[in-house]
Amino acid sequence: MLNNKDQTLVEYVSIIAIISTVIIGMLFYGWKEVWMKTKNKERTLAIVKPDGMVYLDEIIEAIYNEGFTIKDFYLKYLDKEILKEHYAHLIDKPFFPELVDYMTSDKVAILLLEGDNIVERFRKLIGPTDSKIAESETLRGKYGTDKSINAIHGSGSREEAVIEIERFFKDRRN
Ligand code: IDP
Ligand code: MG
Repeated sequence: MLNNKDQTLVEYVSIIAIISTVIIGMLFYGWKEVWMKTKNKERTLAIVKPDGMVYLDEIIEAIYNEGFTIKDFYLKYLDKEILKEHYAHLIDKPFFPELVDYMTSDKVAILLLEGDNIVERFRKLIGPTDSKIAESETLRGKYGTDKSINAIHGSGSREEAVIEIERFFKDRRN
């Protein structure tokens, strides 16, 4: 049995542990991520690519049908500089110049989405990179063409989502 003094010590240690966890979480993930986690919410970044823009209505409807919320969105012509950041993992690939041409060929829609477990669920909704092998009910299966021209982007992981949201929404309040 713990005496009163020990019990008080245990309470102090527990409180300090909880506060430290929150502070460390905020340092690592940022306060917004920690706050979202306490609400069990998650955010992801979507880009309706130039070829997907004619299906923007249908894509937005599919997003609502999944129960996701569009927290913010804007239209933009992307430039090579931001694409070099966004597709940094592909910069040495032979198809990179074509990817830049494609992504700068017309306006895109950039969306900040929120929902339960949304990073994984949104990737499921859009389907695999290659539209040719994507299931017909996925957005890439419905609206994309191949592994290059595939209508829509979705962050590939929670870590990627945090970085991409910062990249595309840092100057906006949301
Ligand atoms: P993801 O969009 O499914 O996450 P990534 O490998 O991150 O796939 O590639 C980013 C984008 O680059 C793809 O969505 C597609 O537009 C393009 N891409 C990827 N692989 C190829 C390829 O082998 N040939 C041409 N374009 C590609
Ligand atoms: Mg990717």
